[in-house]
Amino acid sequence: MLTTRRQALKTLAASTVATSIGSFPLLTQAAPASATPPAASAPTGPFTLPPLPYAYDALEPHIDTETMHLHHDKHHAAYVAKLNEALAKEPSFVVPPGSNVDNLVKNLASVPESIRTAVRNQGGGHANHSLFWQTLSPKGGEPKGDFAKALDGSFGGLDKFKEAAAKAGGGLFGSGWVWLVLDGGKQLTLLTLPNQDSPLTEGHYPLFGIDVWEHAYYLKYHNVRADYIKAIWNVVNWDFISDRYAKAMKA
Ligand code: MN3
Repeated sequence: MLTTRRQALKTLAASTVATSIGSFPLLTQAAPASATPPAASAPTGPFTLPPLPYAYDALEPHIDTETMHLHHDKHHAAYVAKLNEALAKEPSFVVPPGSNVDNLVKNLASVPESIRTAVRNQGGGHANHSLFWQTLSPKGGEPKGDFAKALDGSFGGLDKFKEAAAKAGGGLFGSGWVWLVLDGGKQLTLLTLPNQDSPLTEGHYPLFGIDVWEHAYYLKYHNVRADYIKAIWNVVNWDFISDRYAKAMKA
């Protein structure tokens, strides 16, 4: 039963990725009815916490089980709950159930000013973490196809990219993310953004982000962010990121 629901949500996640590329009608994407979790304990929407696409201990020893529980069940859940709370304060701004949070943060300027900062922070947190879980996997792997070629062209290969990302992550003061994005011209670009700012709000399409908030690593790596960044490469889902790149370039 759990597996079935997980698969349904994975399918939803995949279709969400596909529909979030290109020109989007604002906030009109409805989720397939079959993918809506019916649980009585589900938060009152419009947004809900997606389940992890793998077990909490799947990324051990690189990302520990307790961190995954806290990060997903507490931190990500809080972004979702606070996003819903913020939206409830502006009932005239209607967000249909099943809406794509990517559309919301991409079109942040259309959000009423009274809740725009909350949506930037909490909606960004929801969007960023929803992508983050999908870009990790116990299988690891290597970049492939056109994405691997683009990585070579833009950074001089995977190892050089890792170096650049580690440097960017080490240099980011305070909380934020290191992002590999497609810029408006569909060029691979590395950038850092503070807090939970989404690349989508800045006009970029995120392929992969490293969460360098302390909550992502402090239990296991304490203050040594560099060791966490070094370890995360063991569990990056390059297949997913390569596919995401290919779909975005076709859109
Ligand atoms: Mn986080």
